[in-house]
Amino acid sequence: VRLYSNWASSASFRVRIGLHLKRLEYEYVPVRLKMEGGDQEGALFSELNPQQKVPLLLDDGVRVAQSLAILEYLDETRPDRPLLPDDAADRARVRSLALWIGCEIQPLNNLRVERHLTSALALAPEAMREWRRHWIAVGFDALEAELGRSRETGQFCHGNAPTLADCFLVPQVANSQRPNVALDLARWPTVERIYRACLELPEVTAALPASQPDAPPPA
Ligand SMILES: N[C@@H](CCC(=O)N[C@@H](CS)C(=O)NCC(=O)O)C(=O)O
Repeated sequence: VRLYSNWASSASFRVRIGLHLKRLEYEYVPVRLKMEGGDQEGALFSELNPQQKVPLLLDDGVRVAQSLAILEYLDETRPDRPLLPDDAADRARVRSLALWIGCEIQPLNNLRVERHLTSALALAPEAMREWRRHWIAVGFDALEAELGRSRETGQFCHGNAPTLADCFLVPQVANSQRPNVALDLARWPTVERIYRACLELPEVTAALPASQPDAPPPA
């Protein structure tokens, strides 16, 4: 298995968590994003993924883009240590939580969206920060309402073992703690509790941005 990833990419972080939870060996191929050189827009990577985004997975001739599709592909081809529950209703809830993050929060704060807002639309840095904080907070309010009231929530997003939903939750919460976002998690106690429980797992710490080979050395 080969994973095209970037240390700072939250969508790549999701897949790294999944690979570690499933204890799968993989080759890490770093892809420099725009601010580091823009390899994702180069001919070589564009050929592999015309969407010019990480993550991308290669597995014995199979090429999969999109973190959700990658994680489901890994779960279907390597059923040990499943990321999705057995029951269809449980699976639907887990996928749904993942999509609340993957479709409703992250795309609004993706690199190319932010670049368009700051360059073509000339949004000032302070307004950009407000945009970022706003959409993450809106998404977290919804997540907190669901996770906080549901009997299906356990130590993790769904029950007492990490699932695909946690693969999505951790990178988004980590992202909200970057200095240029800096949201106070006290407003979302269940989200924070689950995030902290996930950070206790060695599979999650191995997937952290700072643990990746392309991460800049600590200052
Ligand atoms: N929905 C995609 C999101 C992928 C994505 O947004 N990747 C970002 C990094 S987190 C990227 O490669 N951005 C490059 C760009 O916007 O040009 C997934 O889940 O894989």
